[in-house]
Amino acid sequence: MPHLLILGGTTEASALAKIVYEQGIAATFSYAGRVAAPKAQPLPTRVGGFGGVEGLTRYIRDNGITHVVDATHPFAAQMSANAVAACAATGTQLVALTRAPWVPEVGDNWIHVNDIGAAAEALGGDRKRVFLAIGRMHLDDFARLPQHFYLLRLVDQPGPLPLPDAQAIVDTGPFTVEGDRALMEDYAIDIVVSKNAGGTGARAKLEAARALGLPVVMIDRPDLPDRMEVHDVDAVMTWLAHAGTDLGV
Ligand code: 3Y8
Ligand code: NAP
Repeated sequence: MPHLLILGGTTEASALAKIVYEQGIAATFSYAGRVAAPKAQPLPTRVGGFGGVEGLTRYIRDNGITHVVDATHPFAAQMSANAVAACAATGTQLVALTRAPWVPEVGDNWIHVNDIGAAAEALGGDRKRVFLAIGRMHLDDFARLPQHFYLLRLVDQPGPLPLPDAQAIVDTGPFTVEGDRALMEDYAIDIVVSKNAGGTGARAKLEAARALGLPVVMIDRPDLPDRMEVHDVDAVMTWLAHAGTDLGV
């Protein structure tokens, strides 16, 4: 009996869950449990880590998982690496649903950096007003640059922040260009820091920055192990139909 595991946490994962549910395919949706109230899914949903590669391997075997779709965020590199290892260990079909990286357009002023630490370096020493739109997990990388003002956009209300001069906005999007432009003007932002997430859920701030002529420190994605990748939900459904098991699709 086929059973799909969707590793979620992105706009595309939610879109896939809807189609899978509508087609009556047996599937489980999985969140890391990173935020207080993740988006409700139409599929049975589990929340929390699996316990590394061995935990995911055990989960696949104990739950009769026949196919895994890694639809996690491009910066969720550990989960993606674990999925490759656990699917190899169990002979389970794996595909990644990922979105192409953003590329700069005419009028963009991007400073490309390799990782979050390099993004902090790129801010330089003289005080700036920074829209730090990379979430909550990596704020410590900026604690050594307390001279800047930081506008933070977070999914949940944070506890004490490691940044002395910061304002947190709690919002999970979807974000709009108008909304992000007004936010940046209201806080007199000089520079934006962004992960190269790709997709549509987080790109409004880039268009707002272009409109305001602001530089963007763009953090390139972490390297991921080789695995089959597709870039849209239809391609996942085609893969499911041909991935060695009749899933009734
Ligand atoms: C827990 C659960 C959907 C999915 C929505 C996408 C879009 C909105 C944009 C900005 C950038 C950021 C952040 C962001 C976006 C979507 C997508 C995306 C960026 C949720 C969700 C979970 C998370 C985890 C959370 C991280 C944080 C990152 C905020 C759900 C809402 C900055 C990434 O507080 C924390 O600990 C938050 C942690 C990982 C990055 C970080 O380092 O803090 N996402 N985000 C998932 C889980 O528990 O498994 O889906 O409701 C999902 C979404 N976040 O269906 O509509 O598809 O990317 N999420 C980034 O891209 O830079 C905000 O503010 O401009
Ligand atoms: P990560 O660093 O790659 O993963 C760290 C650990 O979290 C994993 O080893 C795994 O724990 C657990 N985990 C991650 N995603 C999971 C999932 N979908 N289901 C079950 N366990 C999961 O991941 P992350 O960057 O913290 O991202 C966590 C979640 O937020 C993911 O769902 C991701 O799609 C979403 N998200 C992340 C970002 C981002 O910027 N990183 C942005 C938007 C959404 P075990 O080893 O114990 O199994």
